Amino acid sequence: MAQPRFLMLLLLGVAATLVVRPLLTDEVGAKARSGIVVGAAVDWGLLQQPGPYQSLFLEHYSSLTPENEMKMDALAPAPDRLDFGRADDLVEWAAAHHIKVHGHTLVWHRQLPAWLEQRRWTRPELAAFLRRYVTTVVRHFRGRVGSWDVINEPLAADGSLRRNVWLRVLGRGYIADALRWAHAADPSARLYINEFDVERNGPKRRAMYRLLRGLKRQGVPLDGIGLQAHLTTQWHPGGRELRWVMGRYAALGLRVDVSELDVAIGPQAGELTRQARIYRSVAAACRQEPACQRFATWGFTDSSTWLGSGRRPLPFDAAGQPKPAWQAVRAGLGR
Ligand code: 9MR
Repeated sequence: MAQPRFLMLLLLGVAATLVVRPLLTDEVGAKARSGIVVGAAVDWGLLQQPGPYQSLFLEHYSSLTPENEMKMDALAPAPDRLDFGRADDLVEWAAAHHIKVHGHTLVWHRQLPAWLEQRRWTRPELAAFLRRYVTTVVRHFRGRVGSWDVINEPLAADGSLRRNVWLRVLGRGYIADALRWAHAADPSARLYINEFDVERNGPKRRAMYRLLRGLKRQGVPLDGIGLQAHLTTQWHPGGRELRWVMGRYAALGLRVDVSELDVAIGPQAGELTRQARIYRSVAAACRQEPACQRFATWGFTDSSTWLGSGRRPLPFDAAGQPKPAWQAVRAGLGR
């Protein structure tokens, strides 16, 4: 009598594996897909006015990155004064429309206030300024800005640390220090290092990996890497390469978000199709990598892009119509 019972259990086991496992896998897949937040950098001057730019954004996006309003030149107009006016308006608007805000950016070498660049700093002075700045800004937006690009573009093209004012005066410890100060100011904010040209394999990718690994080993509060992904139809990672690169960073226990994607095109025929293919492969890589939780482009319509509208790098055309790239994003993300 033991044998039929055993057979029955075996059959039940097999059936359970066949039926339940795919269900679970599907559920996990669906969660990963629906969990991806689709965002874009925005021009606050345009976004705040009711009009086609605003409605296009509200229809399709659930996260924004202020293109310029939270950079140091905007927030620190004078040595002894911070100005949160425009950034506060933006954050308030976002909250009213249920849009998440990704803060950009606390420590960078560009868009620094002129007074800061002109001054000759001693190490203790600059350290005190940066500590106060990071602490005050992150605390000011605590609970309203859920994630921050704490460090932006710390690497040079050859993979060495960029010789910006922070490195020159403070030494390489400025990266860990800024992350620690930001974490102390808002322990629930997710903290990122954001960089370009690290989505392809090469010296800069390897250097970024070593930098992130070193920070994690030291226990520095760091949650993720933002892959800017400023691409062109001539210069872009292949799908397999991108998935591999994302997996390497993810293995460090980090989120791996697409933070500033755009794909510039040239005048040749067929460029919009090539562009769409690249958008699709980046979106698909993000969907397949569970650590990728935010898929953000740098702008969303070709009418407003840092590259100038001739390069037509974004998913909507200058009239706000969806391009093949937008269908590709949806397909890549499984929506
Ligand atoms: O889009 C931003 C543009 O309006 C500014 O003039 C420019 C100044 O440096 O910065 C642009 O945004 C950059 C972002 O802050 C960091 N990654 C590269 C982006 C495009 O240059």
